[in-house]
Amino acid sequence: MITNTELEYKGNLYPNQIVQFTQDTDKLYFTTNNGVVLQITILRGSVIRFRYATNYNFEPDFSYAIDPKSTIGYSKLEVEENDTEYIISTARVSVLVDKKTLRTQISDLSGNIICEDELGFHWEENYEYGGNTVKMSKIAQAGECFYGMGDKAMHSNLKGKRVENWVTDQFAYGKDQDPLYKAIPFYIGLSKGNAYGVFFDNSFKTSFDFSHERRNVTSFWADGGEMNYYFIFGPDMAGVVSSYSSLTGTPEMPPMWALGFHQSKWSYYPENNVKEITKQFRDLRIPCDAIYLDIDYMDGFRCFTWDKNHFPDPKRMISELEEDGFKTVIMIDPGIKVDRDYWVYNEALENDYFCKRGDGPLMQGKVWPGECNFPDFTNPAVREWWAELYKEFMTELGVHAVWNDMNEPAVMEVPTKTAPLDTRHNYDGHPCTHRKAHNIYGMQMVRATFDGVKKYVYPKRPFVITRAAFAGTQRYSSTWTGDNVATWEHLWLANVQVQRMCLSGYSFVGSDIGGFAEQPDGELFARWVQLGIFHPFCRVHSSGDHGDQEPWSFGTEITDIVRKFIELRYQLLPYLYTMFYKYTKENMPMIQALVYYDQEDTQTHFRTDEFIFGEKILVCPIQEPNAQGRRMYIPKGNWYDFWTSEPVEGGKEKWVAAELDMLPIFVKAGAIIPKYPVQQYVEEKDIDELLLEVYYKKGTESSEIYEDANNGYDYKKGRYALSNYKLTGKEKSLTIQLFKDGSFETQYDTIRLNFHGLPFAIDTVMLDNEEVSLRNLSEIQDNILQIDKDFSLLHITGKE
Ligand code: NBV
Repeated sequence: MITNTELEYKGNLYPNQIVQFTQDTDKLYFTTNNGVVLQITILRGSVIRFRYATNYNFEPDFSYAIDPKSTIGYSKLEVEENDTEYIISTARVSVLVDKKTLRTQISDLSGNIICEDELGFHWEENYEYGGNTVKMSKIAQAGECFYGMGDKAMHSNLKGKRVENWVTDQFAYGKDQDPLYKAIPFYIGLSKGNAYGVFFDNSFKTSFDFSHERRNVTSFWADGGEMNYYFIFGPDMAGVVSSYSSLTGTPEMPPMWALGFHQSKWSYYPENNVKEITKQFRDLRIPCDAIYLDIDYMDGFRCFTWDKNHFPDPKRMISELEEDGFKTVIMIDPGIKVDRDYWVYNEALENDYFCKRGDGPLMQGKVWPGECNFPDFTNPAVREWWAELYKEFMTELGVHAVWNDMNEPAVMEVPTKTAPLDTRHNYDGHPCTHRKAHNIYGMQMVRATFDGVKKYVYPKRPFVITRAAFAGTQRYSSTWTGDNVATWEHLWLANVQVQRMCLSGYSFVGSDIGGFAEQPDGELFARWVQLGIFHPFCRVHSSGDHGDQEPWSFGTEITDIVRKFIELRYQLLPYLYTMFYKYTKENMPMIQALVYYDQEDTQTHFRTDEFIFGEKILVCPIQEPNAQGRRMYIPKGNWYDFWTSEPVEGGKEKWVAAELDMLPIFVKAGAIIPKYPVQQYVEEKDIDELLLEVYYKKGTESSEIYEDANNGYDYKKGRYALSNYKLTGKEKSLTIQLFKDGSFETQYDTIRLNFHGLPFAIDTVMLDNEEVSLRNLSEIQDNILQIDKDFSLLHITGKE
């Protein structure tokens, strides 16, 4: 048994008794006899920050992860003390701080313990680098489950695992391989129906142990920096994810085309190859909004240059592609070729923008162009310079969007695959080595890219993609899960990784559909497209050296299936756009893991396959070859089969048929799902009518639809249309009330309602309290009703 009075145990140091307590508005300070200071900050009733200093000394308070726009505010803060502890009460939780050990225990207002220190804060001094290895251990409750943590390629419930956060270029990673491309030190604990979150805001290499080493203990530690974490109380997972998202931020609305289908390969070149591909999409009538140019468009892999042999006139090409409805997305890497005849290199050198090693030489490493130096994106002046480099690309040439790769940063031919640890960084005025800056390097690169793209595509909206990310990167960029492999296991991984990212505040994510490395067969490709069209970022990408991976590369049967599902994505664009709106506005993840959807149902705690797309559509990918269907769990509640409109009762497992051209999809009863007509690309057509698929429910259900100009910033001035449809179903009637907000005028004047599951034949229709003669309703057959979009109350009754 360890007692903190021993102060040192197995090389670890522990705080001892509290000798001083002070309060400064929302900050409470507890100082121990041996110089540990615990600073507790109340951000909200349910969000509390814990920060520990040793030797009485806090570091300057600086974080790349926390969104400067994040809002805080609490209503209650009381501190009491008794002989053994301090008791801090907020409107949502109470925190005990033990006077002898500085250990904390957090409970809800009914006295349920939510999160409790085991050894609590302890540390090891680091003689080599200075500072401490900072550690925290907490009691894991019996049956506690753990979720979140970014892109970990593991079972969604992390119980029993130990993971590490150190952003790494992990080509062709395997299941359970760790670490990968992202560092998101945020987990959600779920125990006895209560969910809480812990965000460890420390950019050094961090590790988390979820009952792996010791059954009853969850611990986390970092190679340096401070023990600095945010505790977030739910008790609903939705509340936890929302508070985490509000702390670390959400993106702005992307242009709608960014939610279309995208095609990529390493690499499409020369120009006529690009044109052949885009022409095929149009000839075969497979919708597509963007084409990607990987590194080979550059001149000798020099960023911000073009290979003029392969792309003699990029401006003309990009504008011709645009006329055909294609946006051009280009890749930019961080490594700048060492070349005194290259202007980008010279500018960086002259201005001292490259990272340097501990003793002064430039940090040098090999990437595609050969030897490279690396801009220090943690220096604000470097970010400004980098942002300006996009000016010509975006304004002169008309490039639409940018894809940042290799920004871990990835370095070739060295065992660590990245920059040496003594590499120095500015860290926005808090100079440090790569040990501290590594995990945020890619984030700061894409932040600079985002700033430049945003500035120069104005008045359009920016779209940016990154491979490396730290917590908070979602404010700047979409992302993908890196270099996966064309195997069935990777299809499974793509599904869990995307769900996990969404739980970790990072919704704008997808996988390389079909697999990056190796070649999928047609069946795997089709099944992957079926999953991929339900991911917020939807792009086929492949390494290109194993054969073609376009929708038509696997014969006509597969082409037809792939077209059918891409068309479905285009029909669902208004639904997807609304999901994005809810993500940005309400911090709601775009994809909900089943445990998020219904944490009270213990069946959901270990499920990985099924997920909720948005709030109302249940999807379950087929993840095996030769399947005619699969068993899946339908969450509690009432659902409809998307294809047949058959009602299905949830709360049980079910075998669902799904031949190769089908996928198990269910819609929540009461949902109103908006659809656009199929388009070959966003804004190909004027939308002259909005289709609403209305799924009857006995009871009430609300559905929202968000629309705006699909691009630009007018929506920020109120020019959006937010329609809230409240459906109330009774035995012999159905009512829909419509509440509207915003001043955007949609192109269409009418909506077409398509009713599913009505338990009665329509007898009368009242629109805003006036009876509509059924004879005037030419469309009433087949339960379809066409009405003016601006109604307030629709009341339908059935025949008695
Ligand atoms: O730029 C080439 C590739 C790119 O296609 C891929 O998407 C990235 O993840 N890139 C990695 C570098 C080479 C990987 C072997």
